[in-house]
Amino acid sequence: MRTQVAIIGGGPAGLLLSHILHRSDIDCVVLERRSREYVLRRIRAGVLEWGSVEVLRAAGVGDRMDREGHLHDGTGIVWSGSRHCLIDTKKFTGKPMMAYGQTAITEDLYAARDAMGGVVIDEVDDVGIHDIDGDTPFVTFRKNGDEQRIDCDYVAGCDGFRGISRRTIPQDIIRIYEKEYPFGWLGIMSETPPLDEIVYANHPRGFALASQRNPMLSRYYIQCELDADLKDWPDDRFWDELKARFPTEMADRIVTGPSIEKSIAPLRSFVAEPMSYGRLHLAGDSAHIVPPTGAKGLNLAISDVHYLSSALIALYRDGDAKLLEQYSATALKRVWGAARLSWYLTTLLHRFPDQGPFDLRMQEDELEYLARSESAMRNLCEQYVGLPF
Ligand code: RFL
Ligand code: PHB
Repeated sequence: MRTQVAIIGGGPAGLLLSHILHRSDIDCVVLERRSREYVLRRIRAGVLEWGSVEVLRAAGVGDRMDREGHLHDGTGIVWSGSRHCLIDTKKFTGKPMMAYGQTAITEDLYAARDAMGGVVIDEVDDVGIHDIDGDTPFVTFRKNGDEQRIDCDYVAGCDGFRGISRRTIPQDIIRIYEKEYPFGWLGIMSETPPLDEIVYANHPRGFALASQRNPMLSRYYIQCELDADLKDWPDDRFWDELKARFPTEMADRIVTGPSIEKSIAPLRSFVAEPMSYGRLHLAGDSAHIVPPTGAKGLNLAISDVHYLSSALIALYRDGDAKLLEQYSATALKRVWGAARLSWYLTTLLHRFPDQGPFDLRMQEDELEYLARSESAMRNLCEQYVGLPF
């Protein structure tokens, strides 16, 4: 097989990249390790920045999002029992946020790929990237036991944090910046009406988050121990713990019901530099992970794809290689901004095992400052809404 761009990974980054490139007549093939059903069952992100909304619309995959997504002014924060403030991106930046699930975006992208006859080969094993530092790279993989090869001009590594693309970059070139947090998030999905607003809670028992997917689908998270086990968290225990972390008035409005999904995710910050090596370019979680506080992971995957697709289009259409040469540096500027915001909000909103009374006062005073000072809140909103592309 021969293609112009071989894309490893059929998550949101890989699917969106292939769709944008194909719409500009650039030939590409997506190789995905899992089955399509598995990819579509994964439940992850829920909040989109305005820049992401515009990228999805421009790629022709915004119709359902515009019909079914829920626009909101920003995200609330509650602490000390009754204190409350709103990260009001609408007021301070003029841009709202959009609640629309990653699962729905992935469905929309698969549907758009199918409608255009895009090539997505799923259930592939042993993907290998070769000769990436030369002019004639190729990718090998096995499908149904048969070894296959794709010759290409470029490889896009969109295979997430545990993928193989990043590991293809030599050890003496790649630099890794990493921080692990001493807790995880236990999340559930339930077919119950959500609260009107998306709210983060800072509470002595730990962080909690109320979010949503649609009028009959709620998403909630609580901070949990790193070694928490799902079997110790039956639904009743989850609901009791969740409600204990919100002010009574809010807890009373939470409608409980059976969970339809429950999972635990550890929290980590991770950035790999550079994001390009030879003819390999990384995009999304393959190059960086942020803790979900701040809702930046999927949005970064979308902004990477925006930069990478623009660069490849400039190269193939105009013969201009400048944007592609600058891709890693351009994308990393935005990545570090989001990494800093996610680290800041994680530090502000969670309980850490080694926190003393002084650290708790610092958190509380920072929250009071955000509630009191328009300039502090404007500053936070500017980052929460996403840096400009
Ligand atoms: P993905 O989604 O991990 O997709 C990578 C794909 O590559 C495949 N793959 C391979 N394919 C071929 N060969 C190999 N060797 C391969 N290895 C892996 C995988 O099967 C998979 O299909 O990465 P991508 O596309 O970069 O997308 C990134 C996002 O998924 C991620 O950043 C977000 O989900 C993060 N995130 C959030 N982001 C937001 O912007 N807003 C949010 O509200 C938000 N909430 C969240 C989140 C992530 C969470 N978890 C579970 C970590 C909430 C949670 C709980
Ligand atoms: C979600 O709805 O899954 C969600 C919302 C906000 C976050 C993280 C996740 O910061």
